[in-house]
Amino acid sequence: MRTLPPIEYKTLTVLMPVFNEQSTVKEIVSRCLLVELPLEIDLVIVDDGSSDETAEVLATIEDPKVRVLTHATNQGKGAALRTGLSAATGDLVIVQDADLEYNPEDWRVLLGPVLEGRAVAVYGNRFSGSGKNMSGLHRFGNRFLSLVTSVLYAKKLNDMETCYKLFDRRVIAPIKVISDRFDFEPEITAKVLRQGYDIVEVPISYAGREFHEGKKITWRDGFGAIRALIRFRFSRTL
Ligand SMILES: Nc1nc2c(ncn2[C@@H]2O[C@H](COP(=O)(O)OP(=O)(O)O)[C@@H](O)[C@H]2O)c(=O)[nH]1
Ligand SMILES: [Mg+2]
Repeated sequence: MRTLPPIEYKTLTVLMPVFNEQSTVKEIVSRCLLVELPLEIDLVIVDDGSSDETAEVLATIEDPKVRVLTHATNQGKGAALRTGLSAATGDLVIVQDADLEYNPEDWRVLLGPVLEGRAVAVYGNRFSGSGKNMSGLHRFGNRFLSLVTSVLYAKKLNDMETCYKLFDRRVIAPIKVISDRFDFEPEITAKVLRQGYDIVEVPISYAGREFHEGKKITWRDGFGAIRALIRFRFSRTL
């Protein structure tokens, strides 16, 4: 398994892609800023061309730890994360969605294996925590995509599609993300595993929302993910 020379981790960049999340973004930002960590955090928010009041809400946030970047038009979660990654300066990087499905307190659980020097990539597993709040279709889809990942990449993963992905920034710095939309998850997973790094999973809590509450991912994204998993398995570029 590939490793990296140990460094003293001092900073964590939290990447938050935001598209039309006017009702949750303020709350999730304040939850993020409340987490007590042994690291400095910097929160990079990418407003992905929101057409609701998200921009106005973001403008009310005044905290030196928070930076807001803006896409003039909507480009997708992958594109928003690509923008965020190019602005990331932390020794570590984690992704945080702008809804309330994930609990930032769980960052501490994700950081555990990294700060103990046991991992350079950690995913939050919604199935081993209290992941009961996932609808049947999403549960099946996520399970299936994780199984396809495990088979293609010879690495047992339970929750490939999880938002909570924490990396030593040296792991992802060489990667050029090309997926604009939800293909980001398979792409980054593929490119981390293909470099020879292990991904450690830890249990996290999950409060899934339904479509009527704003959930946007659908079975179409599931097919896109399978295509991406196959494509990135056999492509050579990082
Ligand atoms: N659906 C969607 N989400 C985006 C987009 N750009 C950024 N995001 C953000 O990406 C995150 C994941 O989206 P979400 O709809 O919660 O995905 P889901 O919960 O997996 O259905 C949220 O923070 C969104 O605000 C986009 O174009 N479409
Ligand atoms: Mg979500």
